[in-house]
Amino acid sequence: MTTPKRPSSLTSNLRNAARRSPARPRSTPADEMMQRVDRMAAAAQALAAARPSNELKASELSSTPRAGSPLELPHPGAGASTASEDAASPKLGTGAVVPGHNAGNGPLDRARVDATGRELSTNQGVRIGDNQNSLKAGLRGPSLLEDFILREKITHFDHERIPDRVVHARGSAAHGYFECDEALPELTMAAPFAAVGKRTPVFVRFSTVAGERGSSDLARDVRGFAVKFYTDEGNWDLVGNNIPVFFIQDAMKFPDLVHAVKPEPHHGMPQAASAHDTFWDFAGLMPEITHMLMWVMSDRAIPRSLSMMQGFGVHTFRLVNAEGRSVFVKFHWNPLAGTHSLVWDEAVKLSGADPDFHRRDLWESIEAGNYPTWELALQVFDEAQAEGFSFDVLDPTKIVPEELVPLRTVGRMVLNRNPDNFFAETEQVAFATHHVVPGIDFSNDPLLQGRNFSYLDTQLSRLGGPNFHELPINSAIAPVHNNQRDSMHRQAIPRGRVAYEPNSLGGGCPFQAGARGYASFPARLQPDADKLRIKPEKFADHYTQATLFWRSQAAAEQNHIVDAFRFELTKVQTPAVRERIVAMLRNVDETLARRVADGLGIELPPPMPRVRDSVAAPEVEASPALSLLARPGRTGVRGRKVALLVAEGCEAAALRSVHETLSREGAVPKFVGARLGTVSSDGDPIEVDVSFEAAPSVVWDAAVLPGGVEAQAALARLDAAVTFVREQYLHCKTLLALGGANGLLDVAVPAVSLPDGSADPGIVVVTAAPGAGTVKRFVAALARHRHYERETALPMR
Ligand code: HDE
Repeated sequence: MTTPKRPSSLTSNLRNAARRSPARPRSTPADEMMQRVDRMAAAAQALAAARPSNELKASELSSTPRAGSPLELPHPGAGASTASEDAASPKLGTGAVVPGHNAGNGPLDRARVDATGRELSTNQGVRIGDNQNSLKAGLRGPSLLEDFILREKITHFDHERIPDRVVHARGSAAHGYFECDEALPELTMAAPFAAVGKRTPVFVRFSTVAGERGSSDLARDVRGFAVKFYTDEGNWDLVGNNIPVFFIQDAMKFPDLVHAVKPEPHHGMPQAASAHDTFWDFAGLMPEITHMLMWVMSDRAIPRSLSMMQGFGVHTFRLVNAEGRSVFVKFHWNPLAGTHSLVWDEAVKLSGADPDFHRRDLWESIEAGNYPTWELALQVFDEAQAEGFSFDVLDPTKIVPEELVPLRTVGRMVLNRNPDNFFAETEQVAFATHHVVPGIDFSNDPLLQGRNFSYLDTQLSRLGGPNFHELPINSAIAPVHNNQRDSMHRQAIPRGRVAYEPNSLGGGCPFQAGARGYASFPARLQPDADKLRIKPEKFADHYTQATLFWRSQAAAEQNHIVDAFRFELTKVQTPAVRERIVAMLRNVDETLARRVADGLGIELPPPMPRVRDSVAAPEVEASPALSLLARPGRTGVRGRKVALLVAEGCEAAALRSVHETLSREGAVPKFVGARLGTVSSDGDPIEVDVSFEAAPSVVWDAAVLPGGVEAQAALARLDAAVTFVREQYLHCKTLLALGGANGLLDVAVPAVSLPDGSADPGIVVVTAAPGAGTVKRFVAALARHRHYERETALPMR
């Protein structure tokens, strides 16, 4: 691989260029603005020049990704969206933010609202004078549509609800922290286990599974135990239950299970209970459920308190350390308060006396400073041990008995703060099993794999779109920077013009993290297939087939390609971006590159470094099938639009005969004139279908010029008609000139033959009345669609 120029020195040269002040000092505000715009353009040039090619491309052939690197911005304004960004106001803020800062990642304070001592306002910040009465037409009159205050209030109210969670709809949550008691670098890179004493903020939501949002806490049910760790390496969600096994073994059966346990669809009963026919019908047909039934029929399913139940990750997960070694793990939360349950009679009575019993208990104990606490314990085992077990560790209906793999307690979780707002936090929190951080990975448990799909999908409908990660309760405290953009309710306002990677115009940022980024553990999935992100080697030949395409084009098609590159790149404002593309084209074809460079008025830059110096020799050098001209089609002139030009005195008979033939062949002929109405022509008036202004030349595939000296002269004097015919000619379309020496043709068309004296195949001139042979020639020429000989032989461009 050829080594590209060192970006850094180039950057600094161009940085100086970017800083150079313009020759003439400017002073007015408009001048200053121009200066800023110039500086931004110079910075774009500096950045684009500093990255003449994508140096990371070659690393795609290896499973070890290389890290990208940022280009040093010539000045902070170089990353701005607008030259006016430092025109500040209380709303706009104070200008460029601290580089690399994302204000969305931070304490919840940025979203917390406090109305103490404040007046009522609308959502637009307008003070509300009267919050008691709607605006009416007179004392006892009807309400007015004009009352935007009433309408805003009622509309917002009407939309207050979001869909319930499909399962786990009833839940209660609290904030807290996880504190590491044993650092685990030999087992995992996961941030919460990095050092003894390290605290990671958490938000934990407990739930029942079957009941709706307003159902009783006391149902006999599994309890959800979902923990969101806001780690400094990103969010990690451990979305578990208070029972270590599950009902089914494969994600495919989850909708069936849930439909069986939910209220029966015909009458909507019973609420939050598995004690009904459909659940037990399903259970009896699914023997894998038996182990789970033991647990849910036990007292575990009626806990005394949320803080008195265990939590389990259920599935086998993986821990991965910094050297890339992995072990299997099962997660256990063990409550310091012990594991205690209600008796069924209590549960039944509490359902009536206080259906919020668990929610209240959690809230009150935290308010009282009696913080629910759990120890996190791990069962760690390797693949060899797993092989030796009598059960499969990928089967979520199985535990790993503590006698086989003892628990290792590694930290504590303390819930010490109730949410400010149930909806904003407990209801909008979005857990997902695929929210993992470096050091945590998945096993192939088919239930877990299915969950990894489901949790993102469910948030899209529940929280209304893909920006749910920006809701304060869901947003990471680790920096979040990517090129995902837009969609419903977007909060972030990304600075700059660049939303793609790789880029140079945004200083190459955000860039891929390489080894510092999340890497899936390359588990062996099949005898010869590891799980990895990589490209096969032959993907690295980026040019051979581009050359094949170029070589397979006809001369006119090559001209058009050159013209298209020239047009597009002329519009590009940054010279270094133009040069980079020409450098790329040098790897396709030297002539192509030179012609494009000529068109742009630049020297040929050095060819772009190739990812691989040698690639396999291609089987073919040119493939005629790649030319558009290789497929003239089999439907002749069917559907082709032909303009028959008319004016006073034109020879109607000839025109009508051509019209008839074209119609018979399936073409669409129309009479086109200076204006609508009729034109008289040897006693046979012709009705004009459309005028030149309404259907200019580009609308038509071909044109027929009329016979008749008077008509030809009239059209030759008419600018619209001359332009029409000239454009037909320049666009290489077919022309049929009736009536011999055609005055219009002479004026509009430079030559009816090609420079070598041969006839232009796209121009058919008829002296006498057009015979069948002439019209046939015209139809055949029209079927070719265009006559590029004209373009390549004549200096038309
Ligand atoms: Fe869930 N589960 N689940 N689940 N689950 C949801 O996600 C799903 C499973 C669990 O407090 C949903 O955001 C599928 C096992 C908890 O917000 C949904 C499958 C375990 C919570 C979903 C499972 C769980 C959910 C509903 C089988 C224990 C509540 C709303 C492949 C280890 C999280 C939502 C909270 C929530 C799907 C199986 C626990 C629909 C498809 C096994 C604690 O995405």
